[in-house]
Amino acid sequence: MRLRQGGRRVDLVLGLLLLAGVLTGITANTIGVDWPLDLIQIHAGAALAILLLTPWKFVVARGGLRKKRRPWPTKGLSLALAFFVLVTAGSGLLHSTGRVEFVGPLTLMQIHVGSAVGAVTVLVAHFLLHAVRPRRQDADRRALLRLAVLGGAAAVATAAWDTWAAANRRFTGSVPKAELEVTAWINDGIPELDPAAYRLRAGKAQLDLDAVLALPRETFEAVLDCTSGWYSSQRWQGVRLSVLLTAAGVTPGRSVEVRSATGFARWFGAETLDNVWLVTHVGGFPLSYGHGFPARIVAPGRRGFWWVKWVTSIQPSDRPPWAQSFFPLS
Ligand SMILES: Nc1nc2c(c(=O)[nH]1)N[C@H]1C(S)=C(S)[C@@H](COP(=O)(O)O)O[C@H]1N2
Ligand SMILES: [Mo]
Repeated sequence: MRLRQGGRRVDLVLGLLLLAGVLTGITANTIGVDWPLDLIQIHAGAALAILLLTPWKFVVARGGLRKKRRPWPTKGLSLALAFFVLVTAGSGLLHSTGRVEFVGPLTLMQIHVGSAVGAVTVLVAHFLLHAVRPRRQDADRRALLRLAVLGGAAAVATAAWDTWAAANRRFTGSVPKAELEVTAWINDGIPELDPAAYRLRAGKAQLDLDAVLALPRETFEAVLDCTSGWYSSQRWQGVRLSVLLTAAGVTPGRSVEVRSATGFARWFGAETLDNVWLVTHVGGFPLSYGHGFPARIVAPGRRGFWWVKWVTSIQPSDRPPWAQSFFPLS
């Protein structure tokens, strides 16, 4: 009875930690704002707390796996869950060190997200077969004390990890790269646009490349942070969209739609256009084909999928920026 009680509590805490891990992971990866409470630290803390609980869970699970009465699907799901959770935590922690990127053909982030999806799927099935429901007496003083000890230990482990192993990761969880990596959101090919034939349609105006290069340009640093788990700080040269649109005689609606030669598009709110740039150069050189030649968006503070490459059209739009898919769909 005591062990079952203990087992139930361990499961409850593990379940809550998994939930916290999933929510902080999704939020840090998609929104990626620099909140005072670093989401990715909570994310790592949840993983380390899970690892700290592993010895207890192992004792409880060993008992459960030995029980003849327990049906094999439950046992199989338990093992699959343990596997996915350990792979998720391990790949995430390893990624945060920035020392390893690939395991075979897969990146650590692909392994991390894939195994997390596996863990959540199995967890739901596991729960349906073998539900753990909280009871009021689960939260007695001794249990709360243990929870506090676990929280403290996880906080210390996280601080140690961030200091010695993952010192270079950003608040989004991304790790640094000296150079940009040519990246597509899904499967955009790399168009090799002819600079002589290039036209940027801004409202009704058409700007050739010389006209774009003649706009008042600035040089500035900005960090491209891709949701696939890396970031790179570069010196860019380009023009603010607000300035470009004024020069082209375009009044934005609630937003502007920025579209690439490949059809990839994002909508930027009218009030944000001072801090969204159309750039032509990086590191003092014209953009390469892979990085968006002849012109791409640089949107400091936004994740990489906003940084539309190969921009050929900037149009005023009545669409409020929140009324677009959270992630690009093509
Ligand atoms: N047209 C277009 N622009 C795009 C993408 C894309 O697939 N198509 N991918 C985005 C993503 S997800 C990232 S991280 C950056 C990568 O920029 P880079 O290839 O210069 O590193 O481009 C963004 N701009
Ligand atoms: Mo990306």
